[in-house]
Amino acid sequence: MKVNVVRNVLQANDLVADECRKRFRKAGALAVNLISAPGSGKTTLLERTLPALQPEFKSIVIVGDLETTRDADRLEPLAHQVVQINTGMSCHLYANQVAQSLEGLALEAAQFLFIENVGNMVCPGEFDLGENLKVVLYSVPEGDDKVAKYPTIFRVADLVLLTKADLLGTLAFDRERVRQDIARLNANVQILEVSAETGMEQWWAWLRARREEGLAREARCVTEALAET
Ligand SMILES: Nc1nc2c(ncn2[C@@H]2O[C@H](COP(=O)(O)OP(=O)(O)OP(=O)(O)O)[C@@H](O)[C@H]2O)c(=O)[nH]1
Ligand SMILES: [Mg+2]
Repeated sequence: MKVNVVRNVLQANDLVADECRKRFRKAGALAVNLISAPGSGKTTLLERTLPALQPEFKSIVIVGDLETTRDADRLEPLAHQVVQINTGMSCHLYANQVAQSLEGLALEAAQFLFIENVGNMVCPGEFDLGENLKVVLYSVPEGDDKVAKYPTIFRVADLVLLTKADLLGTLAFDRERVRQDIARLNANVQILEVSAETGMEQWWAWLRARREEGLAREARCVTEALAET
């Protein structure tokens, strides 16, 4: 019985997530779900990324935390629009919270929608928010043993960002061990080292490339649809 209840929650979430995905597609915004343990550098990453994407690309951010508007306050001067969701006791965002947030957003005006999920390595992996891409942040100070201990999120990641890479020379951290652990869970996922101190250009290039791919895919769909009529 308990299993059924959990399944129903997930199924209900997936239905709303599909609606969100359609909304992102219609607006032409690439939706990126940022997932990590608390403090791995999600908001800092966005603080560096939003200005780097401008003026070509505008970004909207939906940010989830248990309490406070601290992250939204940090991002508000840099984003086209920001919405803070306070989840109370919940350790991840649900698709219906994203759907509600979309009601007040000018999604058509943005090329990227970033969703900063609640800091948690486990639960956000199970809950589809309709995003196009799941990006997992894993920071050097967390230690090099965590991938195998918290595998859920790495299995579904479209990209892993090894954040705070400026600390690689300072803290004992075996990046090869991490690469091997990730490869065992998700053979083809790319891993990029980024740092708010020393740079994250590869990440910005990755975002631009995924957007280009999305546009090309849309153009193919339109061409095929026209050919069928
Ligand atoms: N050395 C170093 N510190 C960083 C880097 N990125 C973030 N930090 C620091 O890490 C701490 C947490 O960063 P946040 O960006 O707030 O992390 P977060 O993942 O958004 O945190 P939550 O939203 O609370 O889960 C802050 O003190 C940042 O200054 C980095 O690249 N290098
Ligand atoms: Mg944050």
